[in-house]
Amino acid sequence: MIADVTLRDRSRQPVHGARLQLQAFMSHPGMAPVLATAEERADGVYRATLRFTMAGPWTIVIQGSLPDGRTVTHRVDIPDVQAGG
Ligand SMILES: [Cu+2]
Repeated sequence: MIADVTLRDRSRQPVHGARLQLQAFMSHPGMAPVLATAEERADGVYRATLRFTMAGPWTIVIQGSLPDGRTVTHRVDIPDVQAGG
């Protein structure tokens, strides 16, 4: 799955130069998390490729460090990842 993450500051301006890591996991035991690093592709838009290892519900946690040293964390639940996604 291609994941595009858009970062904007409080005045809605795109945030450049952030470092974003994505960590995807399922809630049941025995599943290794899937990790990806996002690359900035456009104005404040960061793209990562996640290779899910199983169909079903996944949670993605996005952790980022901004150029000014701040950090951001955002969680996204994907209720139904399709097989092979
Ligand atoms: Cu699983």
